[in-house]
Amino acid sequence: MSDESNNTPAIGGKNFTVVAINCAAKAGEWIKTKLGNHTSLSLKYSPTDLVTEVDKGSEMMIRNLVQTHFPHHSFLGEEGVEPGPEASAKALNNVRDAEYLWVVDPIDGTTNFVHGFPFFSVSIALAHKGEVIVGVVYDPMRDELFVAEKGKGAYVHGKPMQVGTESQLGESLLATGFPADQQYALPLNMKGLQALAPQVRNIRSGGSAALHMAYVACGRLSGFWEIGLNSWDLAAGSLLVSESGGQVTDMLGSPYELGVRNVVATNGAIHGQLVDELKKVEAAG
Ligand code: 2AM
Ligand code: CA
Repeated sequence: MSDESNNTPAIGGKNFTVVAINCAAKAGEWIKTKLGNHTSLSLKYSPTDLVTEVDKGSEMMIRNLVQTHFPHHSFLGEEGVEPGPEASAKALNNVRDAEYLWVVDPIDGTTNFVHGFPFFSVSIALAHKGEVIVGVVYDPMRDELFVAEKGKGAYVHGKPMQVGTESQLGESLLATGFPADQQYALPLNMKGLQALAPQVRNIRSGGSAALHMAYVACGRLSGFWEIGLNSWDLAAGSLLVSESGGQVTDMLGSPYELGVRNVVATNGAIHGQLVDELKKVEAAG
């Protein structure tokens, strides 16, 4: 890790990945204690876009910890940004050229958290000049920590991860989501669902994009696609998938970068087939 002056940790001398893991583990443990106990629930962009005091508390916990160690780094967290796609894109544009940028979703899968459906995660990425170099996704319900470092591989429970080997859509287990944006993103995703469901082994929709990406990385899913996501849903997971031997692009097949909102992430072997099918039915945005 680089040791330039504005990157020297204020205290402790911990490296980036250790800090990311520490943040995710602390926030995740706290979130778990709040399951079934949240006291405030508000609607953000639409009646399906939820936020609780636990999302905000988790983000504050992570932000404070990051700033303690790296006071000069930039920080982009979901709860610091106004709801809606335009505000998200603008917030990212304001910071994307920062030398070091932490991209954080304090709870990915808030709807699940609110309903007590045990599939949500904390997603923390660190980007260096726009390129993700550390990605951590933590599932507190299963105590599963997925970690990747650029060029050094990806790990779950300390063991190296590898994507699955399925080479045909017919043997693939895919995941997608049902986006909150019902005008634009949801209808496009439904087109893809309609076209792909008869062609694949099956499709799941767990409700946490970051965990779906982690599941592609460790081979539990063959692929994942979704329209209308934000940088904090995808940044950490994108590195998990690429460092596990998979592929992450936008829906047209261009390589992942922080601004990608319409994503396809796969084991690599089915990537072309999945992108082609989505393009064919004009489900690619
Ligand atoms: P969240 O829980 O952090 O909001 C489910 O389809 C995925 O979409 C989840 O990762 C969820 O993340 C995300 N999501 C929910 N509402 C969204 C919105 N309004 N815009 C973009 N992504 C959203
Ligand atoms: Ca969130």
